Amino acid sequence: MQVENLRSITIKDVKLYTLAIPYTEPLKTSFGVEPDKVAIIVEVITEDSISGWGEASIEVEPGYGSETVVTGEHVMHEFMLPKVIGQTVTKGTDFPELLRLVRGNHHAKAGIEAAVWDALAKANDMRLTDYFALFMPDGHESDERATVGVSIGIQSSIEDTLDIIEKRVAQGYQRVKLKIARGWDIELAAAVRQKYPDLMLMLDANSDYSLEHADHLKQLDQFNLLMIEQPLAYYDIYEHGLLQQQLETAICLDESVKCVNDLQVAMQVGAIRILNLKPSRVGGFTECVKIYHICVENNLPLWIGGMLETGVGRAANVAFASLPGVNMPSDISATDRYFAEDIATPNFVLNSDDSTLSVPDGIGIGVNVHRDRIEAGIAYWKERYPYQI
Ligand code: OSB
Ligand code: MG
Repeated sequence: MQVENLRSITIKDVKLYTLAIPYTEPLKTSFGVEPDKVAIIVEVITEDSISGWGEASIEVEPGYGSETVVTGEHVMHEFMLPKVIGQTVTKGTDFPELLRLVRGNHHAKAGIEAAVWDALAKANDMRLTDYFALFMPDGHESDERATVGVSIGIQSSIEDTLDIIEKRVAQGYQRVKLKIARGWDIELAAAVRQKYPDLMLMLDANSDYSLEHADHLKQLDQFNLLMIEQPLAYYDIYEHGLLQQQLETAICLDESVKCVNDLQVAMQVGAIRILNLKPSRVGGFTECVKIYHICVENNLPLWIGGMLETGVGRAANVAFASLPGVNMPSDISATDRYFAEDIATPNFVLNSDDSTLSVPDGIGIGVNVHRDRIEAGIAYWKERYPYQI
């Protein structure tokens, strides 16, 4: 298939479903903890009656980024949907042009764009991973499996952390990421390294430190970490460059890279050795495609980050993460790490021999979305989060 011959879609309607699902294991980070997964699930309905599904993965509070579920719903409903409904989209990478006059709001945008890519892949009778591959450098076809790790939150003791690592390693996860914060870092890393000298181990600070902590953070160099993710401020790039000059451990940026331009600045000032690419943070899959090309051209290691997505977002992320330019383990774990019951099936199950998730066979995102579970999630959201606007 050639990009020029792709079938287009015309968007007849877009539905938004704001919902919540309880986590089996909430993820406590340096910025907080939320008991439930919340998301705005987007259904794009085409003139040919195809439903494309996407997930705007946004948290309740503006702790990771500035968006919240409620701001997302507002901006999508009032300002994005009128620009999208009735439009014809020829190929995935044409979509962002429709929303160019809506600044920021990346998580919200990414949800709509993901639903459009799913609808386009389905309109062309293709799996989303194969549809993505059309926009990638020559020879970059899906590997069929995405190599993944697991992200472990801040626990109440080091002992509890070791227990949970033991459980995850026994399940077959070969790369472990631990959330750290001021006061929960060096001793933790030392204890884990002592018990697991060879485990692929990394830390994620979610912006808890400042440059004043450089000497403190230097102690992490002794633990042979794969990387440290986002040690400094969520808006900073420059100081990460200064910190990297003092650290041997590779700095991976998450929060700070919101678009291609941020990535270019980060590379220019030596602030990044590895990229955590979250489709939601950069505003959608078109930006991901551009970033993928830049990483491949510059030999910048790349993995796909997670926002504890439902099966809808997870399926799209697995499709992207299975592309060969994504060359480090991604933060996409099996369904049972997050939920007792997801809104989409089949569940993602870890291939314990090689710490991977398989790309589903079906067209588009390849999972079935259950409308009754969406309804239950909407009711749960309304009951638990009675926000007044
Ligand atoms: O910093 O990567 C992060 C989840 C919510 C907000 C920020 C982050 C995360 C994760 C989740 O680490 C990883 C996953 O989806 O399993
Ligand atoms: Mg992170």
